[in-house]
Amino acid sequence: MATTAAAMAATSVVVLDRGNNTTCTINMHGATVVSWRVNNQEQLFVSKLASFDGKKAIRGGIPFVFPQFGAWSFGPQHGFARITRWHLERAPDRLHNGDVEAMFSLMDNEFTRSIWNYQFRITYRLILREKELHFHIGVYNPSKELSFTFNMLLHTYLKVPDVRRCQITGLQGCHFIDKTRENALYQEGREVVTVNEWTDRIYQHTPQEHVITNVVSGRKMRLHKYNFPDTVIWNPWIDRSREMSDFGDDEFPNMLCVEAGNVTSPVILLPGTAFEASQILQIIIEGNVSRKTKRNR
Ligand code: TA6
Repeated sequence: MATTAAAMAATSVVVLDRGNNTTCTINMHGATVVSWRVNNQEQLFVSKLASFDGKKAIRGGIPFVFPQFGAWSFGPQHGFARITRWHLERAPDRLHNGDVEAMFSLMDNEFTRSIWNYQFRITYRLILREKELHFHIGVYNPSKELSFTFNMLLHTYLKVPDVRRCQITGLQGCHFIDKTRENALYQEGREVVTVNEWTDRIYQHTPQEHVITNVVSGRKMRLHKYNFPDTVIWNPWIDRSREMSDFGDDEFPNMLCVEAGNVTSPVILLPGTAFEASQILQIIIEGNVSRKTKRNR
């Protein structure tokens, strides 16, 4: 891959190309993953009305939520990371096993300090594998005196043929804040969660793995997360769709947000310390052994 990091930094997108029509495209605006194609099949939803003006958050893909989840009295909803231009730390590079990786970073600057007066550095390493996309995140507090507290979340928009046919595992027994019912707290009783109405829930202390059925071409998607204790499930349905100028009124059946994050228990980062979290999205090809079994071999 001859293209230098400098040349790439001038562009607005970076593409990881593994061959075989398997690619991942990242927009430098927010380091937002805007496409993940596997054998030419797009796995992520991006609204046809999404804005790419380098100002507004991109409506779709995987926006990076930091340092605030939700409404914020000091700054923009879901924080500033998704509306800030990130730096390309390491240009796409092919690994010996054929995977392709790249690294992005974000540091405090005048804009971020005007909202949130802390020094910080985030590294965001993406690895494109045959049927998987890996996300490795590091947050560093370079300060010698000041601690800071943050939320962080990967706001993943999965592309689905019909959200009403999707099922999500791994939420049974978990408590959740229901933003569609005045943030009241409930406990999930269902073995698999389905979405047939406006849904906006923050599930707390969820297990490390969820399987989402009936994603692209009827397949299953495994979301494996580490150090992300919460899972947000969102679909705006009819009414909320109409409230968003960058989202088509008819698009809600074709997206499902399953978001791994630190929402209800913000992270406190002491001076000179670091925090790490990761997520793996894996397309399950029936008969494909689970990550656990693979590891136990
Ligand atoms: O993650 C779910 C959520 O917090 C919903 O409440 C909804 O607001 C969604 O995010 C989209 O937020 P945005 O700021 O991108 O319009």
